[in-house]
Amino acid sequence: AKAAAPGDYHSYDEMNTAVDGFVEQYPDLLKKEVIGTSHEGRDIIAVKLSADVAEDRDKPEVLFTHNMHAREHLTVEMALYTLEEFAGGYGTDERVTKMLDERELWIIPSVNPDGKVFDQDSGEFKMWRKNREPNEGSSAVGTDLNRNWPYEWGCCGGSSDNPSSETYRGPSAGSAKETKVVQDFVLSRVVGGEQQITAHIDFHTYGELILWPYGFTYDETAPGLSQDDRDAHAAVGTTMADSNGYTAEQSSELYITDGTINDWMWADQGIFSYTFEMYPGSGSPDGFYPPGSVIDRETSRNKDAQLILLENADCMYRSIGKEA
Ligand code: 0X9
Ligand code: ZN
Repeated sequence: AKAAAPGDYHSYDEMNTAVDGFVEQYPDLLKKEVIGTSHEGRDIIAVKLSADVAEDRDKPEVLFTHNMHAREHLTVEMALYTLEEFAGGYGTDERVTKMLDERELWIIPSVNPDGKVFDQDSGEFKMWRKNREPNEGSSAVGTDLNRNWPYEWGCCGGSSDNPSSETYRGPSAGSAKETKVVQDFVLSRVVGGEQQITAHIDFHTYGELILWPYGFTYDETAPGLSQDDRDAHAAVGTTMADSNGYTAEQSSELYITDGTINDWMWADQGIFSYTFEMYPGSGSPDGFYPPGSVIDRETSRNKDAQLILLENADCMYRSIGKEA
């Protein structure tokens, strides 16, 4: 396979144009919101997908976040695929129709627009991971947004305090603008004292994995994560993995991390939270930049898994026979 060129993937500007096009095409199903801006001032957008999208109905909500890591461009394609497939499938695809009737889906196609633009827009990929916020007292730029979340931040050797590190956790918990924007969005979904979002996927590349919390400890259960909580994460995670051929496991089996979005989502908000590491599998030379020819195959590969999560999102414990 030929290595990717930056033009194989939607740029940040092209992503916004594509999103605006979908919203214009499906105004009854899609609604775009600017939920905040990045460090360099770019819009961070969320798209809501649902029948009667203009109304906030009392339905279980599901969130997909994408592109927290700059160079993981395939995840933006995943977001655009999902918008098109779900909006386009309403009324014809039975499972999609039912889910848009009975759930509200939120998609944040790029959590880290500054990093994406830096990685892609010069014409040559730069292998960039972090955001683009300068660090005081250092010439090294950027915070790893997936080490910056304010739960057990920096607790366990799963991040770095060195600004030059690829896993620099930032100067304080939740310090990065992009973390704050997504966190505030999630907190804004608490309605009448109840978090509306019940399930979440954070899309990354690569490794073909489905990971569940916690990342900060090897223990299967931990404060706030009971055996049932763990088992329901594992049951739905494994069913999703059966559908796409990924490997499902607790995130710390890959390596210990602290300050990730998944751990915060579960511990702070009680949201069932997964990381998908998309194509290619670990060890592939394509790494973060597989050729554009794989985009269709590797995004559609996850449609079934997304539907499985949506279908379980009203009661994740049903997956272990414990319907509340
Ligand atoms: O290290 C990360 O943030 C994620 N992998 S990536 O190659 N996309 O950077 C994995 C996060 C999931 N958590 C753990 N593996 N503990
Ligand atoms: Zn990543």
